[in-house]
Formats: sequence, structure tokens, C-alpha cells
Amino acid sequence: YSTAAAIDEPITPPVDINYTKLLINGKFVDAASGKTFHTVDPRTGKVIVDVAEGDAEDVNRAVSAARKAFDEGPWPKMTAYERSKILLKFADLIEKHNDAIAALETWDNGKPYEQAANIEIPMVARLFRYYAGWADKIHGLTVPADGPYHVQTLHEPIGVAGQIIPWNFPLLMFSWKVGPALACGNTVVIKTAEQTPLSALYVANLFHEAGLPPGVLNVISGYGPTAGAALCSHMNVDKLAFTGSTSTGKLVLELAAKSNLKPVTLELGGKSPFIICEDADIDQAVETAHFALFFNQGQCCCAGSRTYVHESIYDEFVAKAKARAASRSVGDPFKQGIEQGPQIDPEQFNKILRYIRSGVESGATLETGGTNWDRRATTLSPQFSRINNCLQDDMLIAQDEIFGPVQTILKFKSIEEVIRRANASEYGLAAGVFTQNLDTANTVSRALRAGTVWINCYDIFDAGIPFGGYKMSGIGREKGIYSLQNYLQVKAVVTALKNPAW
Ligand code: TXE
Repeated sequence: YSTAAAIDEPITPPVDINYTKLLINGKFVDAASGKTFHTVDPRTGKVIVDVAEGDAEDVNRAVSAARKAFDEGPWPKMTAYERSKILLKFADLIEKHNDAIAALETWDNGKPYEQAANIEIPMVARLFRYYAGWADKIHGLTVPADGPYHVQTLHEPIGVAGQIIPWNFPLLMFSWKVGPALACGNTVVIKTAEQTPLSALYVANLFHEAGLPPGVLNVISGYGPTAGAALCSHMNVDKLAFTGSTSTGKLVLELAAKSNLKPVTLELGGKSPFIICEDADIDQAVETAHFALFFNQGQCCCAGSRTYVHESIYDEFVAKAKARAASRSVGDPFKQGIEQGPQIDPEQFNKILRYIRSGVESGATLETGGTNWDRRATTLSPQFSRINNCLQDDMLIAQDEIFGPVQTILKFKSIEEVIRRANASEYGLAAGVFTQNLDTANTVSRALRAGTVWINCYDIFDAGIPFGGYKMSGIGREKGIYSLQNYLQVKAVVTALKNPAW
């Protein structure tokens, strides 16, 4: 992809799109309504391809298939080792198809191809291998009882898992949801985001090549209020997992409560603080804070979007951070060396521009950017705003999730003060601290109310590290051993002993 032109002459990715239908019961099928919707290239706004649009009826069909595959098997009844081998084979196939999957991801989402090919798709394979490793290590306990009883717990799959994912990391979110669910022996109906349906359909086919029985994984492309809501309300879905906005997360929880009280895990929005102390290595902190915010066009739930810098290094930090933002390479994400592609769609793009305007109107200094990088596409220049006064934490740009390349830099005086300000948010997804002082690192990481605290690093996402939010950033944890709990029921089996003496 190295001979790329500008975005008005977009590079055509070398990948055929073979999978555009819904995957139900092991077959790619049209929507019951026959409807389709466009999936669009964020670089140009042009249609890539039309995709079958699932709605409530298709969700019904998919849930029936998943129910049958769960109740009648073979998936939950297979040996755990057999399940593990299928997950491992799937990971091998992901690796084999890495470049094609990455190309689809970039085409549908606009993220840099190098990021998709070198970081995200390999992480997907890694995550499936991680959960393949768990499949045959899930077991219960024996529990001492106060009487003549033998007590054991069985850790059983919960049943049909309904999963809804967003567009910012389409396949990575697929892996975080599907990996643990399948490893535990559940069956799945997953609804992808309407902006990015392609990569999940592609890999779903690989899953069948790997030997996954029909009905175990069903993939529905479609919209939230139709297909998504139908999945949340379905009486035959035993568990829901959702990643997306906090407002939609509340709806998901409500629909689950109003139907069959299925348990729900939610991974929602954030406004994560990144605290840079006076003893930090400034150059490293500038680069890491830049990455923490601008990575993936700023479209990360855990983006370090409130950069707090100690007053003694504030001016130097701001000058360096501004220079770094101004030098960010923006353009066609298929071109080599491009760090930033277009935002996902005009809706998100306009939301970001509204926040920039609101920041300037309320007194923030816009240091660089602030314009559309390329008027033909939803590609933003990296924005960068500076807020000088501590009192201005109450500005909208310092409170709301912008979900775009807008770095907001605030000044602080003391650790106690910055801890208080960092925690004064409705969100609590992630946080970062840059310091060389062990006591400061310990104090800050223990005091922050956030699901992840990165010290002298950011956005480290190994498969074994749990991820999730405090407060309105969500319920539950994904990845690692913690995600298994989301997909298991615990059954206590109590047996009376005939001869307690033994
Ligand atoms: O999110 P939605 P949107 C934040 C970010 C972004 C904002 C809006 O701030 O600007 O949310 O993005 C499905 N019942 N995040 O509108 O609506 C939908 O089809 C069931 C943070 O894209 O939450 C998609 O599959 N499902 C975030 C998924 O929910 C419904 C990632 C996410 O869409 C539904 C994305 C309904 N009624 C956006 N309505 C993160 N935490 O990473 C929509 N959906």
C-alpha cells in the first residue's frame, strides 16, 4: 500500500468481499425482510457494499439456532479439549488471513491499515488462543459442610449469550465477547455495529472452517433499535454483553430487566485522566499522552482525554504536545506511515466539531488544528486544546466523552488536588499516571476510581488483563480470568453421605 495517493484517489484494498449475509445456524442467509443496508467507506463516504439487514425476525431465527445448539449440543457437551482445539484452529486461520481481515477492517472503519494488520488482528488471534487455554481449566470446588454432606460446585455455561458490539474496534470487540463465551461452552448471537459489519462475517466463515458446529455462533448485521433491542428483550437469551455508549447501555439494562432478567455486562464510555507528575520524563510523557488520546482517531472508550500536567512542567509539556499533534500524519489509512485516518462517519465527525466549538466558546485555547483535514472526507486534523485554569474542569470538553482527536490539557498543583479532580467524573474506565516516584505511583493508582490504571504506559491490552469500568463506565470485566465469570453459572450439588465416618 505504499504508493498511496490522497484520499480523493483512495487506494482500493486488495480483498474480495464474499460475506455480506447474516450467519444463522451455520449458513449465510438473507434477512427475512429481504432488506439490506449500505456499509460505507469512511474515507470517501461511498458505499463499499450492501449488507443484509437483520431485524427482530432474524434475531428470533438466530436465537432459536443458538438455543438448539446449546440444548441439544454438541457444543456444550463436547469435551473441553475438543472446544479448545477448535478455538486454536480458528486463531491459526485468523493469522493466515491476517492481511485480508485487516484490509476489511480499515476499509469499513477508516483506521490505519498498519495498526489493524500489526496490532489489532494479531491481538484477536492471541485472545482466542488465551481463551482456548482456559476451556479445559474451568472447574468447580469441593466445599466443606457442617453436616454429613459432600458438597461440590459445577461451573456450567450459562446458555445463549447475546452480544452487541461497537464500530471502533470491530474485530477486537468481537474477540473479547466471543472468546470467553465459546470457551465456557455457551452459544452466541452477536450483533455487530451497523457501521462495520464486514470483518465479523469474514471470520465467522473461518470459524466454520475451524470446525465450529452450526448454530454455535450466529452473526446479525443490523441497527440497534431493531436487531439490537430485539436481542436485549429476547426471552430465550440467557446473558447479554454490550459495548457502546452509556446512554445505550442504560437501555440495554432496562430491556434485559423488562424481559427475563438476564444478567448484563456493560463496557461503556469514559473520560479517562492521564496525570503527568513533575518528576516525569517529559518527552516520554508527551509521546505516551499523545498516543493515549490520538490512537484510533481518538475513538477509544479508554482514551486518555483529560491530560493533567503539573504546573512546574506545564508550559514545556504543552509546547511539546502541540508540536507532536501538529506533526501527526493524517491521510488515507491504507498509505504507509499514516497515523490517523478519517473518523467513522459524519455524525461522529460533526459531534467532535461541536465540542471543539464549545471548548473555544467557553474559553479554552485551541493550539493547533481545529479544521477538517480534508473537506471531502470525515478526516480531522489533530485537535489540541489547552485549558489554563483549574476551575475549568467544568467545561463540556473536559467532562463529556468527545470520542475524537481532541487533547484537553489541564494544569494541577498537588497530588491530592489532581486525585480529587480526576475522580470528579461520572465515568471510571481507565487512568494513567506518569511519575518516577514509587510512592506517588502507588498513592495515585490506589486512589483513582477506575477499572485500569496504567503507570508510565497506556493502552496495554494483553488478553489476560481485565478491562471494565467503575461508575457509569460499566458493569463487569472483560478479558482475563474475570471474563469467564460472565459466561458461567455456578451450581451447588449437595449429596447426603451414607457413611459420614468415611
Ligand atoms: O453508540 P451506540 P454510537 C460512545 C462515543 C460515541 C457515542 C455514540 O462517545 O460518540 O457512544 O456512538 C447498538 N438496543 N461510544 O451511536 O448507540 C448499535 O447498533 C440495542 C463508546 O455508535 O452505543 C451498536 O451495535 N443496541 C464506545 C452498539 O449499540 C443498540 C464505542 C453501539 O452503539 C441500541 C462506541 C438499542 N436501542 C461508541 N441502539 C465504547 N465504549 O467503546 C444502538 N445499539
